Amino acid sequence: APVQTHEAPLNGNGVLKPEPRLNDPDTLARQIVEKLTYSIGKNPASARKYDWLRATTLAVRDRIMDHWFESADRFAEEGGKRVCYLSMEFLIGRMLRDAINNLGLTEPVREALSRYGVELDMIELLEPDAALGNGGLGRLAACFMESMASTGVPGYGYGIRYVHGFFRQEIADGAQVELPETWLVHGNPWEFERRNASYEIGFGGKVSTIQEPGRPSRQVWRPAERVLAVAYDTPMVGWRGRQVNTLRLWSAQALDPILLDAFNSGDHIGALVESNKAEAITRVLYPADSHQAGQELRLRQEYFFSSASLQDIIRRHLEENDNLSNLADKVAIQLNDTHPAVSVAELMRLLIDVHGFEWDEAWKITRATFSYTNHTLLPEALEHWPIHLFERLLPRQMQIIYAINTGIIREAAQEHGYDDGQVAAISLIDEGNGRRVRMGQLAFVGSHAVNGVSALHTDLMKQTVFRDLHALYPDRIQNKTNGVTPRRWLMEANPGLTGLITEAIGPGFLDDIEKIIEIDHLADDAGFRERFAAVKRQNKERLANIIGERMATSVDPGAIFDIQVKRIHEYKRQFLNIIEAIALYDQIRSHPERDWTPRVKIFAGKAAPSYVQAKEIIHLANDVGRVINADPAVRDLLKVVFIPNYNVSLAEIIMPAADLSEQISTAGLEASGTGNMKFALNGALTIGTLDGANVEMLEHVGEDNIFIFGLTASEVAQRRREAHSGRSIIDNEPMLREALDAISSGLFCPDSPSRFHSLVSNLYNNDWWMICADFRAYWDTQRALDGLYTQQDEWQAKAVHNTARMGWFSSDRSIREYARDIWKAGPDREG
Ligand code: B1H
Repeated sequence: APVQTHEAPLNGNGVLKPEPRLNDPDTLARQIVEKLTYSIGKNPASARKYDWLRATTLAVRDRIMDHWFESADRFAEEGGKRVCYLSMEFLIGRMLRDAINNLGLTEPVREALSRYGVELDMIELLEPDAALGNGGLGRLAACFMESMASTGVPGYGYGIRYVHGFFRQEIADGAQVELPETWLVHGNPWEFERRNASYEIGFGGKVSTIQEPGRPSRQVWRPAERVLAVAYDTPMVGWRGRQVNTLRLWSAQALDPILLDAFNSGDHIGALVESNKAEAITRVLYPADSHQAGQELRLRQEYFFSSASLQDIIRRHLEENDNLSNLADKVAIQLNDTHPAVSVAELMRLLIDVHGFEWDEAWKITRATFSYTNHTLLPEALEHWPIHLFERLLPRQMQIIYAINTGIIREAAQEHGYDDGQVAAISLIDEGNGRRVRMGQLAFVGSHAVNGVSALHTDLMKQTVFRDLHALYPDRIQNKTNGVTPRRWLMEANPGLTGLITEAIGPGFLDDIEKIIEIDHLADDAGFRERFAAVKRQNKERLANIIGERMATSVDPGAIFDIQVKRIHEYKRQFLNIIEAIALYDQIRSHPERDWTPRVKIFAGKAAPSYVQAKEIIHLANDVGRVINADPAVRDLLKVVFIPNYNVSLAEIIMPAADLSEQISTAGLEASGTGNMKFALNGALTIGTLDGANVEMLEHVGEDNIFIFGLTASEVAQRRREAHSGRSIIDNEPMLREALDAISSGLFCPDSPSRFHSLVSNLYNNDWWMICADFRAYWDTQRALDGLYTQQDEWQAKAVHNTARMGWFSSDRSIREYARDIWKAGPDREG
């Protein structure tokens, strides 16, 4: 018989050309069972839910691989500019639902699984969150990765593969308890280890000057320690699977995992010391959001992932180009806050010491390549490293920073006539606090563009931290208001609302979220409002069930769901919200005859483990909830609930269930906020201050559809200069005083009546966060909202306007602006 020959299914480059995969439920069902059988070793009868999750993930992953290779091939052919997003944090959450949604597989996968009696919604819940971030900054990086893939920007995320992500929170007797997070214990089917992409990272040691006859002297760094950075790649699937980008996370390993000499001489424990020390670098995410950790290990983490990423970027560039002089034409590197700012010195080192560039040329390339996003003005969050630590760990980078500084100062003094005071303000070295390296200044001078994350925040950057550098480089600072991905935060989190909008205006808004404005006029349509309200009601019922199950508290889905979820911080003012709850509790008890609008106040969020006041606020919320929820006098008029362990997955349930979104930070202190956007997109009304992106939300949704109260940023600054204190306000505001007295009396913590004394006395003595100053305006606005909620037509019309007008706050819009104004990369730039 003739030998059967198969034509090899390879493309010109010898790459496997996949057969087009069918996405019908039959094919998917067969492939899922194949994975179950041959990759997991179970049959459908014996498989547990977790096995089904794994099998489904692997079947979906095969499809992603096809798109991933296609994207890489297409990009290699086009040869455009890459965008490298360097971030200490990527707060991704679960990946399966996002992947199948973007691939258009949600319904066929659901149908395929149902043939085996398996519910997609149930197995999805078993996937652990990838919690490689603290809060807004990390979640922004995740939204940006998804939006780069969705808008056709060739984006490469670079970060750290923490073994332990953000800690798990439990509440014990009202207080936060931190437990280790272990997302990798069952393996991670989304990642691919890339042993071939590994780099040596040095620490410590000495720099020596080499002087060869007839040549300029050069510096040679001989690190005392070296560790290996190993790459793990995760695909980032864009909308409709058009593009799949790569998130490359670095894991630290010892170069010599067991010291064979020590091992052979019988020192079996000592032989592991090296590998333990190396692996410590990527062991755990620092949980101190908005507060500089200051530990040596943190600086090691920052340098480790910066150096590995730059070495990788350079290697890739040299595979495709003759040399590095055109680096900035081919790569844009975005520094997500100052956490990777040491990259500025490291790229200079690599260009000069390793690749032989002259200083001036290296500096030109460096500035043209980097850009930097600032996310906070809070002084306690600005990174500055003690010189002695920096010098000991990174001696060559320290030399380079001194040299950069000399150049900048010379330019400021000679060309711009800066005096000593102005020079001190722009210096990369803070001479005031025992000499420190200011990472913000380093990132600023090493970048061609610097951006804030909302219009107000960008203005304040120019007036405060970067005032003098802005005067020196007036074109460098620009604004890029944050956004959120509508795929995860509307389509996936709120399928009910997505379905309703699709029925009303068709599916066009799924490809261009700004088309969602087409539902705006339906705010006047009573039928639409009713359906809109019914979706909200269902989402509230789902949340009410979770609250009932997890906390044994029953809440009425007919009440206003008034929600504040975010990191716990004094400037975010959860305390103000709790005080208002106590005042309301008091009023309901004193005036039971009045027509109170039922309200459920919901809180969730984590405090940094070392942040005492934030932990006290969590304790207070829980203590107050315990008392109010058990008091028959308030009936169902008020409930206070603290849901433990806030994370991305919980947020996906909470955001669609809110009537009212609390965005009440002290004005001038919240750089942007992104939770504010997720809530409003899902039809919540916002009660908020003129802070961060709230200001722009006001412009977009209109002043009738958002509830703004309180001092402005400049009024806050003014009061702080005047050494404002809360005492006289408290004396003149009985409701506030009684609420504070109730706290001080131990009403909510009879077991330990003085528990909250310092929290309260801070308000009397100082009121730094303007809680007293804003209390009355906040109270009045809340009562106006009570009234409005009884006019359901009006409330729902405003809710519809919010959803309709939030399209601009998509991270697709943010990314297009970055691509156009900063990176000069992406689909509009090529060809
Ligand atoms: C934001 C941080 C942050 N700003 C230090 N700064 C961290 C600072 O681990 N650390 O050391 C971690 C995080 N995070 C947030 O960024 C802002 O507070 C939000 O207002 C903003 O929306 C978000 C994204 O831009």
